[in-house]
Amino acid sequence: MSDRIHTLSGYLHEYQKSATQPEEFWARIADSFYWRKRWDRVLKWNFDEPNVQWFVNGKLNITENIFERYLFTIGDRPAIIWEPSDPNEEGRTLTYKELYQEVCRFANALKSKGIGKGDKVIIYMPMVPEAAVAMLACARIGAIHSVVFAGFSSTALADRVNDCEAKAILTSDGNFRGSKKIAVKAIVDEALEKSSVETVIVYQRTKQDVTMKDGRDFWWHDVIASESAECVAEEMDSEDMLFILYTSGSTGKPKGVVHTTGGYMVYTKYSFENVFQYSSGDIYWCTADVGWITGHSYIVYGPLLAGATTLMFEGVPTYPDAGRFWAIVEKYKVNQFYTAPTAIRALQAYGTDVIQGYDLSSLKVLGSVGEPINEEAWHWYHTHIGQNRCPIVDTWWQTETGGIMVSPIAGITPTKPAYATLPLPGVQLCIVDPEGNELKGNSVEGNLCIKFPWPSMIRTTYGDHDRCKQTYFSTYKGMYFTGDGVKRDHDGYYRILGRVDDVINVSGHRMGTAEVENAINEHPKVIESAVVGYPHDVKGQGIYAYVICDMTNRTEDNLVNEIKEMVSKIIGPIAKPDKIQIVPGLPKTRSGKIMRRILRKVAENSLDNMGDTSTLLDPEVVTKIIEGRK
Ligand code: 6R9
Repeated sequence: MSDRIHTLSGYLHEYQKSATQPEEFWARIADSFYWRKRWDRVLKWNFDEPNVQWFVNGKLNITENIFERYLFTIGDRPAIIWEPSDPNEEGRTLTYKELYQEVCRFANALKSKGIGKGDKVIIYMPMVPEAAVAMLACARIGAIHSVVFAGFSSTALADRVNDCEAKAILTSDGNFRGSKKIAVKAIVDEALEKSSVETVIVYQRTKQDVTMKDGRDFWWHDVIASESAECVAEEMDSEDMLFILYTSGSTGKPKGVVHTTGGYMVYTKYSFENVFQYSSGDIYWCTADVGWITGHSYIVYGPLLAGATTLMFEGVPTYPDAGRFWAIVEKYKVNQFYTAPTAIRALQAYGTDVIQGYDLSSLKVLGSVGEPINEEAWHWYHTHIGQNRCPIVDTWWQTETGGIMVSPIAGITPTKPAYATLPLPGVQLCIVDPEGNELKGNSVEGNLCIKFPWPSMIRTTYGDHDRCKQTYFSTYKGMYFTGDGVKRDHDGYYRILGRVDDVINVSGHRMGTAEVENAINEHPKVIESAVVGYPHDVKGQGIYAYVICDMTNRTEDNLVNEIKEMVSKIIGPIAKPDKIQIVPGLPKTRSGKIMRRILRKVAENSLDNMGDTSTLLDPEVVTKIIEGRK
């Protein structure tokens, strides 16, 4: 039976079924996969502990649902098409058969380095097919991967290596970023100074000089040289960990979101096929990096589980010029294109001349993810890229949800600019007021929660289950709290309004304000800091930092630059504040809490309505901050 939704009434019917008989609904979807042993029970759950188990006691290997499942039918179809950063370098295509062989070879190489079921492996790699090979090889042998975005600093990498007690790191000599070469291996070496990682495997990409530590570091091409292209998949339990992916929250330390095997597999394939309406033979391209959840679910797992052809691009949208995305769409005749609003806005700024001359007629569906898409960007995308022909799927979801939760079904759900529209089947949304009362009916606004489990949901935060409970399941009893504000309009359509917690979203990258503050506070001259987001034309949100400093013998300019460098070094360039204001004090309540609301208003430049400042210890400080604003 096909699980594809073809009509709006079909969607409504499926949604209804998924809400009234969730177990029957998901069992039917899951039955189309290959299980070594079928589950005993579809779902066991409670949101108090929380404890959620899908397809209980089912046994499987997710890679068998990519390879063994497709090799005989579509083995010669392209699985991954790779476009390098430099348009003059030759691209690569790996068919399902070739990808399978690469995965097996590398899986065997990992085994021969003593890595096996349950071991944690960090992947810190550029956007090359080997990054996907690395993920799938781990899954093949039951090792748990944790991909770290290769733009993160050595400190951020070390934190993640240590938190998950990684046994190995898979990396590259260097990365190409636009016209630059980044010395990736050197960053890894620095991160490993204080760690017990036993094995480092280095994929040669840029051919730059690196130091290889005897007995620890090995070249990718050497370790696979004599390995067999067959590797029997490890049998996994449905609830065995598939991967850990670190993401930022409102408190300082990034948390390791844990996803498990069975539910994640079922949900990513189902949502991929339906949202993008992928048809056999289509070329699908998601521009994310594999270091983010979007890359996991919708470059690697979802598309490959669906037997799709997924395009992977190593470079950036503006190299060698701002027409690069459109050149790639033309070159490969891309049918589904999935990117982030920040990229759309950045390209919009270059005008439409750079689009002219490219043939975009292959495009059928456009997608958006990572942050709210503003109406202007939506219309630009629709008119100039989609040529008023392609539906836009504005997909709302999170690292924690594992897959797309609210989105139009391409070409089926009528769209509305800036609206993620309706929940996918299986997703039971709930809008609550600050006290946790459900706001029923339409034309309401509040905090977005989810009241029933879905297969690809977060199971725990690695090494700290209580943190998972506190962060997501304690704010509103019996519900998963997303951290996002939302509006349900008169048609029952959902519009995501952005985070209501101390998480900011810069160019679609999640960052905790506390995380940035901690990095700023590392500077010896910094006494205290407070970070907020503010509206930014291209990035969606920019980072505004208010910093109290010891200015003895220092000028403001050099301190500001040093602080920016400090953040870049500790977290990575993506976290560098856009604006730093040195302030004499911070607005605090009598109990010592920083009133961020005020700082946000100043950063937004909306000074007419500062709200109640009567609880402030020193209201004078606000006047001084306003006077010195950037
Ligand atoms: C997939 C991903 C999650 C946060 C999420 C929300 C924002 C993502 C969105 C969106 C409005 C959309 N977000 N998609 N906001 N419309 N279509 O981005 O995961 O990196 O964990 O970020 O991103 O605020 O809570 P992640």
